[in-house]
Amino acid sequence: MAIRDIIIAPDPRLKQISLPVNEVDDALRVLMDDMLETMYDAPGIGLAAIQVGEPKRVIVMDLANEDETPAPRFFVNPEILSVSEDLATYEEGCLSVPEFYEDVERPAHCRIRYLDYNGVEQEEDCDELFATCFQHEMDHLEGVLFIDHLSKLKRSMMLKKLIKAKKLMEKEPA
Ligand code: GNR
Ligand code: NI
Repeated sequence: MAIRDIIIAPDPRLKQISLPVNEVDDALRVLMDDMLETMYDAPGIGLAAIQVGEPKRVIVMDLANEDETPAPRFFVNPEILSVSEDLATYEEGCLSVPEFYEDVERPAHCRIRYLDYNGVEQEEDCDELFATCFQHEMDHLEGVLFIDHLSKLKRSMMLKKLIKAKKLMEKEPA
């Protein structure tokens, strides 16, 4: 497995619409394993393939607490079949928008369909953090970031700070 670089906003690559995967094969499992390792290293609870520059409809996730055994999950060609009318608010963050956290309101429950690590179709209901994180990752597949759910003022302030931080990094790499 390998840790890959996570793309930081603003970056046109993060705005791409990711393409469906044809087959869950060993090459795709290498990507999924790398994504998981990259996510654990960051650390984060979810990661979409486009965040490591691969415009594929692939998501990895692990919602287990630090004191629990790891529970990695893989979603290929994920779909949201339906969402609830009731909404839930979570303070979201994103590995592509480092150090910013803001409340985002989304449907509290959703029913999802996807192919798992072995290419087997699965369907299930999500709620709580699972529902929020899944919708956050589905947004990435459409080129959308959580900051796109905020006011234009907040978003432009954050992007300005991210650009400034990137310029500093160019001058004196971490
Ligand atoms: O690590 C992450 N935490 C998180 C918290 C609340 C809602 C969504 C997330 S996903 C984020 C990792 C990430 O950027 N995934 O795309
Ligand atoms: Ni994200």
